[in-house]
Amino acid sequence: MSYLERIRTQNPLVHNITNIVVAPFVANGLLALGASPFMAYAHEEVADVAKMSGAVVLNIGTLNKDVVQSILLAGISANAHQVPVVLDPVGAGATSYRSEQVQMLVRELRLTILRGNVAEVANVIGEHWNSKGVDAGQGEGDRIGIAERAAQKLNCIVVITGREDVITNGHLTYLVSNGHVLLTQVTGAGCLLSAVIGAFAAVATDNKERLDSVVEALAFYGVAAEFAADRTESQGPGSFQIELLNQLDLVSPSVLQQRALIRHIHGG
Ligand code: ATP
Ligand code: TZP
Ligand code: MG
Ligand code: MG
Repeated sequence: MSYLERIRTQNPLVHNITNIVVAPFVANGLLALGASPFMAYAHEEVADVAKMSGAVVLNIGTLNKDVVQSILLAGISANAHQVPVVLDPVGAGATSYRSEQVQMLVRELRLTILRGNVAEVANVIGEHWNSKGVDAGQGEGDRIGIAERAAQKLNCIVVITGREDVITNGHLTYLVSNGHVLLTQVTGAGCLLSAVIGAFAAVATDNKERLDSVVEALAFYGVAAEFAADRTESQGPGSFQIELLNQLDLVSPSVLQQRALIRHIHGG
């Protein structure tokens, strides 16, 4: 059975502490996929919510002192109860405050998956890549090397997204080339992807399955975007955004298998 089928059968609960720009989009995207979103921020409840969830997705997009504390408490609880933790370090490197808070989080928490653009992931491991706010910015460099070094340093799965996505646990590395450039015109496309990765990780039962589930998540999201772009051709990013939600519901395991563009490049 594919991980996509498992999600649609098991309907995993996904705890999100995300940013104010994208929260409804992320919740709707998870629902369309077949997961069950729970957005909860209060310091008094995040440990309980994390404990009962299939995955916890932490996103610093519009961080402040309060949100960082919520993220920390949720992450500590998830770690204590073997719940997978996804971190989306939105804008890491763009300001020293973001970089410092992300450094604190990777020190205090055991991440299962780190998902960001190349500038964000490079910043998390103290390497440099020019960024522009929450976007990766221009630059040529070794995206695969950065992902593998980050995975080894943090001892977790690392996903660097862009035209081609890199997924690695530091030993096994995959490239996924599904997707569509219109994803870059929708704010929150990356944040929703991180939550979708959380749903896939929630239905994996061990480390090997977890890496496979993340690779499948990337192909699934990219295929959904390809169909959404086909269906809304000659319209704009607004129609594409709505159709992406439809396709997260409509893409079937068999269509995913036919359309997935996955290359295993290192390890194994
Ligand atoms: P950024 O802020 O740099 O845009 P992000 O957090 O929005 O980063 P992306 O790197 O844009 O995240 O990744 C989100 C999704 O968009 C991924 O599925 C990725 O494969 C896809 N994607 C990004 N850029 C392209 C592109 N040029 N062509 C096709 N798909 C893309
Ligand atoms: N500003 C702060 S968070 C955010 C913006 C525009 C959303 C970023 O979302 P994504 O998924 O990285 O495009
Ligand atoms: Mg993007
Ligand atoms: Mg992002």
